[in-house]
Amino acid sequence: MMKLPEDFLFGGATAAYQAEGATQEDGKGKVPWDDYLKKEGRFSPDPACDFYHQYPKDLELSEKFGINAIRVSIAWSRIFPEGYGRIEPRGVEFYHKLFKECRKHGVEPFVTLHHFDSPSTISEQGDWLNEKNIQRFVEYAKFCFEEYQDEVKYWITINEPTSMSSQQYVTGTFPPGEKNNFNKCFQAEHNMNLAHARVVNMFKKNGYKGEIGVVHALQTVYPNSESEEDKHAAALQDTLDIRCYLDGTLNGNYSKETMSLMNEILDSNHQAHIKIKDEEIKELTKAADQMDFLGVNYYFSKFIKAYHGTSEIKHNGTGKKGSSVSRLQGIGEQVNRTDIPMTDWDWPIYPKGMYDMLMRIKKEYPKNSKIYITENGLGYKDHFIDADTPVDDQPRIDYLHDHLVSVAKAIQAGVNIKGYFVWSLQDMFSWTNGYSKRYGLFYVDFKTQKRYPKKSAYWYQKLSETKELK
Ligand code: BGP
Repeated sequence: MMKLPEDFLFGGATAAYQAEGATQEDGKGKVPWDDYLKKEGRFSPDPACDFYHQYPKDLELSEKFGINAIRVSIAWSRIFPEGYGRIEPRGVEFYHKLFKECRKHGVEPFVTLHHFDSPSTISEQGDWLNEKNIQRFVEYAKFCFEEYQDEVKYWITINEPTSMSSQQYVTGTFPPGEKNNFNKCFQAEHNMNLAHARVVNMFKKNGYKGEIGVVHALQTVYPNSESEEDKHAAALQDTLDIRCYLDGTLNGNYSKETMSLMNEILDSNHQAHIKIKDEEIKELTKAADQMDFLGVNYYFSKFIKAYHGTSEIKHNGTGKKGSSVSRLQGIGEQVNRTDIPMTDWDWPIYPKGMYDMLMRIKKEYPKNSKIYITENGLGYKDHFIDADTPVDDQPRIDYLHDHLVSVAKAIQAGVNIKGYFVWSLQDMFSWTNGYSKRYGLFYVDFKTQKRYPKKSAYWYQKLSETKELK
C-alpha cells in the first residue's frame, strides 16, 4: 500500500472554453474557435457543461466529494472582448463570483490566464507570432493580478503551449489549421516562453501575493527500438513536443543540443531558423529563477520510429480505435503499439511514462522546485443507465489509480509534488473530439445539465479521505 502526503491537494481540472458555454453571453468577445467549429460543423462549444451558470453546483459537488482544489481558466475575451482596451465589467464580475464560490466551499482555485483561447482580434493579428500580442497578454495578466489579488493565490500563465503551437501550425487540428509549418510552430513556442517569462517577471517585480507557474503537456517520448535511427527520431519528436518548452521555462535558455535538433527539423523541412534575441534569453533566465511551480499534464507516452517521407497526419477525433496516423517529415513516425493498452482515441496508457517524466525533470531541470500534476485522466465512452446507478467507469478508476501510483513513487524518489488534478472535474466539451470523449468524475447530461457522480467520483472521495493507494 502507498500513501500520498497529508497536505496533498486533490483537485479537478476545467478550462473556460470547454466548460463555461455561454460563448455569446454578457459581452464575451469572439475567439477563433467560434467560427472554426461552426465551419467544421461537427459540434458546438455551446452549451458545453454550462459552467457559466452551473458553477455553484459543481463547487458544491467538489466539496462533498473531497475535492479541495479546482483548475479554472479565465477567458481573456470575457474581460477584454477585443483582447486589449475596452473592459467588459460583466466578465470581470463573473470571475469574482466564481472565485468567491470556490472559497465558500473550501476549494482552492488554480487560475490559468490562457487555455487555448486567444481573443479573435489577437489571433487575427498573428496570435503568438506577433510581438505586440505578447505585451497585450502581459497587460491582461496585470489586470487579473490586481483585480483578483484577494481571491486567487495560484496563477498559471499558459496552458500547454506545445499543444497550441503544434496543433495550430503542424498538425492543423487547432485554428488556424495550418500544416507542416515548423518555423511558425517553433517561433510561437519561443514567443510563448517569452510571454510566460514577461508575466512571471512582472508578477514578481510588482510583488503580488501568491505563486505563479506554467503548465506543460509532458508526454514521454521513447524510441520504438534500440536502433540509433529510432533514438534520433525520438529526440527530434521530443524537441518538437517538449524540450524547447522545458528548456525555455525551467532552465531559461535553450541548450546547444536543443537548438541543433530544432534547426535540424527546420532544415529537413526547408524552413528558416527562428529569431531569438539575446535580451530575450535574459528574460527567460530571470523568469526561470523566479517561477514557483511547474504544472505537469500527462496523458500518454509516444513511441517513435525513424521516418524518411513527407508529413502525413490523421487525427482520430471520433474514437475509432487505430485510425490515427502521425508521420512527420524530418522527425519520425508514431507507432501504434499493440502490446500497450490504448484508449479509443489511440492514446497509449502508460503510467511508467509519467514516472519517467517526473524523474527527468528532477534530473535535467534542477532549478524547478515544485510540481503539481495539473491534468491526468481517461477519455472514455461512458454509459449512463439512470440517475440511481452511478456510471461504471472502472477503466477510469484503474487509469487514475495507476498514474497516482507513479506520482507516489516519484514523491518517494524525492520529487516535490504537492497535488493532483483529475482531468476533468465534470464531463465537458473536448476541442477536437466534441462531447463523446468524456473525462469527468461527474457525468453531465448535456441536455438537462444535470450532474451525476460516477463510480470514479466515489473512489476519488475515498482517496482524498484516506490518501491510500492499494
Ligand atoms: C489537454 C488540454 C485540455 C483537454 C485535455 C484532453 O491537452 O489542456 O484542454 O482537452 O488535454 O484532451 P482531449 O480533449 O483532446 O482529449
